Amino acid sequence: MDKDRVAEILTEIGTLLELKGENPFKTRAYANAARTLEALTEPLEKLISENRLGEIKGIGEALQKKITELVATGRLAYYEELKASIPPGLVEMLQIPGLGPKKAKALNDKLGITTVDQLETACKAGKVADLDGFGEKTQSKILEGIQFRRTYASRHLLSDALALAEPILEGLRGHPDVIRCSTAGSVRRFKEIIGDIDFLASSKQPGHVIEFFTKQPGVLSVNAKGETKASVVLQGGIQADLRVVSDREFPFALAYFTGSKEHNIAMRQRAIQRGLRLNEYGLFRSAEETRDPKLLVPCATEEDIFKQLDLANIPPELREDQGEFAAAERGEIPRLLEWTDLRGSLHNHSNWSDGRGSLEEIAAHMEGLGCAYWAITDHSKSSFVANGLDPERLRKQLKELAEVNRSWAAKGSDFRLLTGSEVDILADGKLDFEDDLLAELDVVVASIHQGFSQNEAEMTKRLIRAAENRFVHMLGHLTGRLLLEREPYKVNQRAVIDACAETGTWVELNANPYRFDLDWRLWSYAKSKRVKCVINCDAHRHEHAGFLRLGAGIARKGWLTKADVINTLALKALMKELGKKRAR
Ligand code: DGT
Ligand code: CA
Ligand code: CA
Ligand code: ZN
Repeated sequence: MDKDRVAEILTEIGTLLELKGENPFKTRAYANAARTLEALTEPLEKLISENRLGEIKGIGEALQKKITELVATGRLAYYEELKASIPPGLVEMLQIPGLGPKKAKALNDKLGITTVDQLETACKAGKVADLDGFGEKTQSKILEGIQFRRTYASRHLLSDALALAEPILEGLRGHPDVIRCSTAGSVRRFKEIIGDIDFLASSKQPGHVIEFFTKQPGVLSVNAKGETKASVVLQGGIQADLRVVSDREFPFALAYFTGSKEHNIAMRQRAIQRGLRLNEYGLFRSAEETRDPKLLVPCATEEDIFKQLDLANIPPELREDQGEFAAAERGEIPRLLEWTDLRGSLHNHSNWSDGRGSLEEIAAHMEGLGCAYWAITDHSKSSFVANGLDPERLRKQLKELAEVNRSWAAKGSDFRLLTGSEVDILADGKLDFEDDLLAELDVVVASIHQGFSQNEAEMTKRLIRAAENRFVHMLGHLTGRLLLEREPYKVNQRAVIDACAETGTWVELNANPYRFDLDWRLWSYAKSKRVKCVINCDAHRHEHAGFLRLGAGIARKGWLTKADVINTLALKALMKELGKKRAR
């Protein structure tokens, strides 16, 4: 078991103890230990095998024993017993925004509530508002939170779906009876949130493929299993469907099951206008619904189907009936960005604020991945929970960073760390650092991290004011949304984009899969205003470099090309662009 998972379990133990009303010192010890583990630079196994866990500050004997048990056996009896002693509904309640362990415990103690349903009933009856420390406002917030959760219970992050889908797809590809296979549905269209995962395969032995699919590692249960179709539940409760068709049908089935539904309807209309019929089985010369192979217009690929309907090929990401038909008719589907066009990320954190790696480690890792540059934009002082830097620490960081860059140059490498800051936009739109300090930095990202409750007019003005600062290169995660967790704050995004257009400010596409902010639906507007995109990892650890691929997919979904994205530029050209707004 790796240290991140161990840290997760320790955090959960802390929460469970709090739910039981244990003393705060004990509960906090677990949370602190978890944080300590996360920050470790050495592998946990190594520390344990060398008997050095005790050297770590804040990890006493009892905790050492538990961590050792977890790492050695993958389980912890104490944790399992603790979990079994608490109604699962109480733990579930913690996922309601604004409901912490203390409140959950109070609800359990005073009203005997053990499930989310009971909590909802109690809120509706006004019983929760009457409790000490709750009140009307809290009660209605809890109700809202319950509704929010219900709407999203069967929705999942694209990144979670991809992580599950990719190994299964690999497995299918390697199966001797599989001719072609692909994901379909919303996963293939790269929707940020998905309902279920759809797979499609072609084979002469569908039964074998279905059998193989239902036995994949990661399959928790099999909901349905037929001759050519199966439906399973994967880890995290994500449902996955597989359909197996003949290879002749494959392109038609792939187009159909990729959707979207709206896109499919338009496709079928186009077929009808041409005296044809399009369905999941084929494209037929027929005026009525059919699957008669004698009437089939043969197509080997999806591209052939589009061609038969007088359309250029439409990439799956664009199939939302959002203008792709008009563009494909005129042969004007742009050549979309490829993730390999990206050269680095311009918004990232290090262990100077709330990121994990040191400057040296980050540089080595990102250079190793083939990046040309990587900006270090740690938080500014107002983000004190994230250990934001004050001017003094930032200046110190600049020196250390220059040192790291010198060592790369000495090795003859062109790789560069760029200096920077993710500077907080304060409540009035002023920035957390003075202009003269910002002027020393290669890259300035301005973001909002607190004061989310302002109204739309205030929030919009606040962001516009930040864009007006000539040292701000780009606005970070524009709406602050966390998919499936937190609604965006209220802001007139188009007005902010307009201000960016006027001031020469770029807009970030934050590639963290919880954010994907700015949303793909707004990039066409930004592009029409000639506002450039920067696809940023907002990396807090090395693994987050992988977000570049996700961010590029979302940019494709927003119709963006290489020319629309700043961090496709080589270092020299990028430095020139970074200087432009300041020279205005
Ligand atoms: P999801 O799973 O909710 O994230 O969204 P999708 O788009 O993956 O939808 P899903 O899994 O229900 O169906 C996959 C595709 O199958 C869908 O994108 C289009 C096609 N499809 C499903 N039902 C219909 C339908 O009633 N009419 C048409 N035209 N297409 C459909
Ligand atoms: Ca689906
Ligand atoms: Ca489905
Ligand atoms: Zn941020």
